[in-house]
Amino acid sequence: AVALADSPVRVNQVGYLPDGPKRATVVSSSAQPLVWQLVDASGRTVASGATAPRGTDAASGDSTHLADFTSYKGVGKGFRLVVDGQSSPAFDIRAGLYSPLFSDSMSFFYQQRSGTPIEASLAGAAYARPAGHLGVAPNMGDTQVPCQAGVCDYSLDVRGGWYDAGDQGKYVVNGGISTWLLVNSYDRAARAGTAKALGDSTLRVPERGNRVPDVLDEARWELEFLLRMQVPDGRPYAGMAFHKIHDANWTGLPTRPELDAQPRELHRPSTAATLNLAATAAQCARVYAPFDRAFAARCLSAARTAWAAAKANPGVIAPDSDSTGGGAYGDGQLSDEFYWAAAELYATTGERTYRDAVTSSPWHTSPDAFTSFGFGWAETAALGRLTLATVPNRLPAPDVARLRASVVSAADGYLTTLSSQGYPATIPASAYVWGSNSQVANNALVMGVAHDLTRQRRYRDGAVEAMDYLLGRNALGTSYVTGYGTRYSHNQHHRFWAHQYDASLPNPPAGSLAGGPNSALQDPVAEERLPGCSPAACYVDDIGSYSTNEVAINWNAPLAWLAAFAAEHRHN
Ligand code: 9MR
Repeated sequence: AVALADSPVRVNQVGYLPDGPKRATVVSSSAQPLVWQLVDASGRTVASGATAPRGTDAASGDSTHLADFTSYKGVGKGFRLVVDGQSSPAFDIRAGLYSPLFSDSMSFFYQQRSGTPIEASLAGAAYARPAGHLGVAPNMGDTQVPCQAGVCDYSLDVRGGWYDAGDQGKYVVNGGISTWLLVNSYDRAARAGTAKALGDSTLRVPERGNRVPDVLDEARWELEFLLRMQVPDGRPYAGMAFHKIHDANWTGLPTRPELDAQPRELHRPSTAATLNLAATAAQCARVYAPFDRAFAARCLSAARTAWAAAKANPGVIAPDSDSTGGGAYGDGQLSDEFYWAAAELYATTGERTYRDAVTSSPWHTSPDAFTSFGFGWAETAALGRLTLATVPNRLPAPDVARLRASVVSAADGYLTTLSSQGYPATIPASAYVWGSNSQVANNALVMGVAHDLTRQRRYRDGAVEAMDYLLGRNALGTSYVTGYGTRYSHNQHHRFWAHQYDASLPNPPAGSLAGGPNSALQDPVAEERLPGCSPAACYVDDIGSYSTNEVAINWNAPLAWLAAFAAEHRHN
């Protein structure tokens, strides 16, 4: 018998939806089809068939076969797929598989909250901790943060928000895309008529029972922080947003948030951060209006001010070199951020200024709004496109039709990429960059939107099948989500969830997505352990490998979006 971890039969280790695609990847150099058998928990063969040889997969270097058991309509727990005498790990076939993943992937955000205690009753005893960065010694705190030398001569209260990742920095660029994705997850479900599952008291958040959908409660925690990062009236660069706030020097692992003794500093405002604020605050004004008019109005006013400030200061670029104590999040190309912010402001207000900014942007017609690598914190044109293609607006009908067609054609491309490879990744072999799992998820989410627009099953199936990749049907036969699967990532890079370095601290909580394979090997552990790796195999579940194995808000956000999407289809 083959050890499960080494099984050549790669499946979604969490399982398959009864009405979803059910495929496995088999690593085999056989040129001939192989017999597969689907075996239930009692050992009975309930279906069988032949694999299709697929040749060598470029991303992983593996020779693969495809086993397709989609036509099996039974449900149950503890199935295995047996091929050539080798068994896959056990998996379920049942509806409702994705509901726990949705709530756990959202709890990740609660547990990344800064400036509030993490409660045992919500997170579990092992994950409880005192509030971080409220100025209680030894914290210098985020309640009165001074600027870096020469940037400003005052301090600002920028408490709250989510820690970005394994570090305790807070970055407006990256907070922006992450918040947008969570709010969009609710907004699209509301249009699809499925928002009940995202409603009040559906998540483990302190705001349960306030009559506001819990996803929006969670996203508001970050929105309040983003609003605090806006330069106040009467100050230089008023209306812009500070780019980021983090420790003066990188802290070691482990560092509990409440024990971080480093000084915190505001880094100078940037046009990119300002446009992230404009976009997310404009989206906030639209989506929160039914729940809290005053908050929505505050968001709209901040968004307008930020837009005007960005127009007045269009080229204040955060430098790539600013990476002491925190990530740089540098981005020299801001036409896509302008487009995204204009799109959100237009969808919310319908005003001519913003419409003109949308229609005069090269991104309004560019075929490159959706790339094979997928959108990301520095590539935000797709977010504007998705909004204008889905949120009712007054662009001329042919324009809206063209935008919708661009989403669907992008989804077709991702579907082709997924189905033409050995493993169901939505990215090509060349796209295994830092955070590649988020690129897989972001492209899958575009397929989800294409399903919303067309109701065509293949797009929903594509989005669900991409989950197979994240949950074990991949080159390493491992699930990249903690707590999900028979073998999963659990040593992600994090200063508090640092069990690998300090046994008194927990591993990452269930629902934490690892960054994933990164062929550039950008940390010492990856350099030492992964030389010569095939792109899709350049991953190590070690806390030191921050370039392959960190967690981050912009990676968990599309996971949560997809989990919500996959959870809502329960036809049988
Ligand atoms: O996700 C970011 C990735 O695109 C960059 O290549 C990388 C290096 O600049 O930084 C990543 O973001 C990290 C950030 O700089 C600091 N917090 C942790 C983030 C995830 O690793």
